[in-house]
Amino acid sequence: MQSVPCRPQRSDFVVVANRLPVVGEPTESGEPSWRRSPGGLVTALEPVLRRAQGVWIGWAGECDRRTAPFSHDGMRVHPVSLSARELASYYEGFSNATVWPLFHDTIVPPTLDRGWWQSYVQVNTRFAEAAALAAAPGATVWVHDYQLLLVPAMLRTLRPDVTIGFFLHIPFPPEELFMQLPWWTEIIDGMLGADLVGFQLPRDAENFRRTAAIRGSAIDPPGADAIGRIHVGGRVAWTGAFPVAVDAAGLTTLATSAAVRGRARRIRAELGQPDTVILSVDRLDYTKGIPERLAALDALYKQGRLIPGRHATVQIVTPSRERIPQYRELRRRIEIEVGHINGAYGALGRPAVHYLHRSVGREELAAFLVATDLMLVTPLRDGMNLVAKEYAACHPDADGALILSEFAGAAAELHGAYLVNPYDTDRLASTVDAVLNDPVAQRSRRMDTMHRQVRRHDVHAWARSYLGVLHRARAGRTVLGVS
Ligand code: ADQ
Repeated sequence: MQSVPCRPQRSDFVVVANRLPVVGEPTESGEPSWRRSPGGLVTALEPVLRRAQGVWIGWAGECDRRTAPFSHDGMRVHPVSLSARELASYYEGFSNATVWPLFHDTIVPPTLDRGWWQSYVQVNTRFAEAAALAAAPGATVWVHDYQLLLVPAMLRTLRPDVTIGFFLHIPFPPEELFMQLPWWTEIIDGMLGADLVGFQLPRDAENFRRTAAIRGSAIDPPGADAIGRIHVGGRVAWTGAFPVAVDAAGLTTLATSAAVRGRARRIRAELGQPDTVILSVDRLDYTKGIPERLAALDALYKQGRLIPGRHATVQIVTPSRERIPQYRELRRRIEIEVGHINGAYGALGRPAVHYLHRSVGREELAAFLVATDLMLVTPLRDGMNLVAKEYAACHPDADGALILSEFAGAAAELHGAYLVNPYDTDRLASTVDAVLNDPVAQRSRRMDTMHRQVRRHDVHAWARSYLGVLHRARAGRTVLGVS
């Protein structure tokens, strides 16, 4: 797809996220060749961006390189540069080794480092300045996720005329965890700079409001519209839950295409035509509960409740944050455990667990989801978990079954899933057993409920609902005379 340089024009709609919606691949000329990233956020926002001729601000993925604004396939992007030191301190440090573990129940202890914090402030300032430059008078700016918690307030100071939305993709922790952060007041103030602070689940929004109250704000709890209001310095910040979703129609079309169906059949053949394919797909992250799941599989193979050859288990993990020590250690643990299970229970040409450590393309992933009889999604904590929803979208014929952690945000919506506590490995193992023995009609009813749910509430509905409330918040601000 063509990428052409563009002048940094101001726009009525600006998205600010840590990463751009395109990834660059090195070419011989030294100039990267750009292709659209496959993520759900890009799918959700692309139509809105195109309609409004919007701009996306983010990091291009390469350090110490300044890239001028350009337009890719009609989508305008303004890259923000990061130095290698900032990548280590702002991104791998404060974002991923402080905020990420703290917001996920301190599954691993967060590292507190003042230097990282200073870098986080500096980089957030750079993103806020870029947004201030890109936004036309009265524009709407939508800021995303935990890497940019300070941007809303910074942007409000620079550009009080713009409407600011913020959406957090990960959980917001209870106050007793959040307040362990030496900089919690700065972060709350940063988020409260938005007109609408959106979360995945009502309990995240509730945790946030309680912390804002401790900080000294008056709170109006959610009324009939499920939106809470926080009074802060003469203005009102709205808060609410907007569970993120997937491009369900697009996935269903892909999953029912001849190419994907054919590939799904070949995957089953490559696995040796087992009776049952069991699959997990995760980013390699300690929040995803991979060792706990492997412990349950270990027990199932050990007790002969799963049999290699009859049951094929596939674990696909995407490499992630590989320079952070806890992630390297987790990979080591997973690979030791997979080696142990295969060594103990596999046979020649028939491993118990087929393990792939790599990212796979959209079509290939859809084919794996289609080929799967039982999907295991068992994170210890997850804001939402898109894989669970993608699986449901890929099964319009209501075949297949989903075992889902009660600690994934998706559990609040996917009522057809078999819910488990991922810490309880005995129970997880017995649930696998029970699901495989459940009558087909029962499994099919459950799958059908989930498929309908993800089709009804898709990623486009998500973006529409968030932006609709953001504009109501903006209108409320004008009525109050504080715009
Ligand atoms: P993540 O923690 O990255 O997202 P998730 O919601 O599961 O988790 O999204 C991962 C995405 O990557 C999915 O679309 C999945 O298909 C894809 N993926 C995973 N492994 C892959 C592989 N090996 N190859 C190709 N694709 C792969 C954060 C939060 C979540 C929240 C999302 C969106 O942690 O809770 O749901 O943002 O808000």
